[in-house]
Amino acid sequence: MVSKFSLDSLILTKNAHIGVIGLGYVGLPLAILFAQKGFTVTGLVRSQERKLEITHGKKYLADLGIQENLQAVLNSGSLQVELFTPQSIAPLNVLIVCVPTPVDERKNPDLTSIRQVSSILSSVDLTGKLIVNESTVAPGTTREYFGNFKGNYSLVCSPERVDPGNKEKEVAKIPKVIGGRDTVSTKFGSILYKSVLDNQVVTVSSLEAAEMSKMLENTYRAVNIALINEFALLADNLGIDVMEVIEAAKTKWSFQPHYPSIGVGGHCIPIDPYYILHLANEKGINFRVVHNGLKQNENMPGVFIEKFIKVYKKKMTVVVYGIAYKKNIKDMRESPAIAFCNLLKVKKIPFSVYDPYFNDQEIRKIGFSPAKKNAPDIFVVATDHDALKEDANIFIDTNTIVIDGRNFFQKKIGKLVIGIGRQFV
Ligand code: SAJ
Repeated sequence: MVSKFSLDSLILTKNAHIGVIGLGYVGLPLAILFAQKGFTVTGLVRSQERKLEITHGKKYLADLGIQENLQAVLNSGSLQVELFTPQSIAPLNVLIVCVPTPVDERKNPDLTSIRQVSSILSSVDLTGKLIVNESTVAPGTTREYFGNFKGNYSLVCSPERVDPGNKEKEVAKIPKVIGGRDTVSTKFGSILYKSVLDNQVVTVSSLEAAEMSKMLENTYRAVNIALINEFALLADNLGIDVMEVIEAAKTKWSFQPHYPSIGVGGHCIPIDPYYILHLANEKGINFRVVHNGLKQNENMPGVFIEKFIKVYKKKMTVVVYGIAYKKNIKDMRESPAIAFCNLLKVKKIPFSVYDPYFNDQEIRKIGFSPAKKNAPDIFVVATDHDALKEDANIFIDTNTIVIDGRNFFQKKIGKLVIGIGRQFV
């Protein structure tokens, strides 16, 4: 039986056995980081299939560019992957929960994975261990689902802050917020992350403050994107170039730029705010700004369909550039590009798709036709990959109408460019 006191020294001497529950976009980079820093790490997954994907798969989370690092820690044995069962918990000193927290089709929080983890953890005595919740949840959730287990254990919330595909912002360089249910828990959590992070650890006074900080940072981003989308719609109407306006506003110290677009995708920004919106509604607090902002963002693929319909004529050839939810990554979760394509399908408008990060087979697999590499009558920019700079030479000629869903182009190209809050005729 490990006493609480020994957890301190186990972490500081890197003898603590770390368990990471969930090896997805958040858990896998974190597990690799702890293993690289000298800890023994066990990745805990829900199925044998997932385990094999990670230990024998070549393309698992390929867009994260971590295959080499993953292989190295697997080969060295510092990272092992096991099924998450009650029996897998005993040897672990620290358990970090990194499971998905999506929303359902009615935009309500879906805590299925959290409940599954809670059920398994509730079956064993956790005395002397540290439980960390990194999954994004509304204030009060960590305490509700992880605060009542058997034994004398420590509990912290430290919301994940991964930016998929951004090499500059690797896990070790991102400041980490930590809130514990008591001072000893916060201390253990702080020692744990300081042992692997090059950057600062920010402690707050409670589990709920940590949960709320994550809600605030992502809801702030969603609402500010919605704000600039609204300004772009008015700029369109007034014939003002919204990108010029943003550049001017950036000269003010308190203005943080956001950019209008065909929509907001990913597993964070369009989803996390629904967790706090749902809680506010439960508490009878009217989050009208958050609600309207989320709806505004969800409306943007439709805004671009209207722009498209204004220039489209039967039999015109159409290429949509981009599947990914944001530039320079291979990740299509909640992608507005896919939302736009599906709206074209509903209108029975034939089109084909090209994305430099997805091959023809992958594009067919999601129900779209891969584009041939020549200039169509209408070219829609749905994802502003850097590769578009070169790809424009293939897909845009003097007769091509460009619907620029990302305001990628800074000057006229093709026959005309219709952006959002900007156009070049
Ligand atoms: N987007 C806009 N306009 C903007 C910024 C983004 O339309 O001004 C769109 C993007 O194209 C994308 C979506 O919003 O479809 C989300 O963009 P994002 O840059 O926020 O990308 P994410 O989802 O990878 O966000 C992650 C988040 N990290 C975590 O939740 C831990 C987010 O909090 C970060 O702010 C973001 O990375 C970042 O700053 O890079």
